Amino acid sequence: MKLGVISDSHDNLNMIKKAVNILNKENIDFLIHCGDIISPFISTVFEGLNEKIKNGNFYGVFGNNDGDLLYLIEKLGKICKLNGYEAILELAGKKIYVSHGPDPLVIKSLAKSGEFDIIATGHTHDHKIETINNTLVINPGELCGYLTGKATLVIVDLETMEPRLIEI
Ligand SMILES: [Mn+2]
Repeated sequence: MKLGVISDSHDNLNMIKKAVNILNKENIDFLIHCGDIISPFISTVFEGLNEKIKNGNFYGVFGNNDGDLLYLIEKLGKICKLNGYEAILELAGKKIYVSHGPDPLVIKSLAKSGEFDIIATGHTHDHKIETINNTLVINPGELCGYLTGKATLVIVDLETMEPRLIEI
């Protein structure tokens, strides 16, 4: 089973389209968006995702720049389980915590608690993958590529727990 992790797409239509193509080709089983989605109209681009993802396997949280939450839920909510600033998921037997931009000390404490197999975050726009104790902590970086010039996403093999950073 493969998990795609994306964040900070900030309405970059072109990059989101490319990411959707990559994720479809990789035939991922689950997708998490770690926030800063921004405009509700962007749902039309995410609708290009495989049926498998759109039918109950796409999860998201809000980021600090997401403003029109009700309309985001109405539009993107048709294909993405999106209803708050954090989510606790269990996918393929792995327990996952998702939040846009927790304080690094909070991330460390959560990882050290041993409660989660994966912690997925965003916000910094810089990709970072580390293992703290037995928890895989993933920030996939920015899908928009606006701040760093690098549009990135991460795919995790949930059997081996091997993460792969992909630059678009
Ligand atoms: Mn952002």
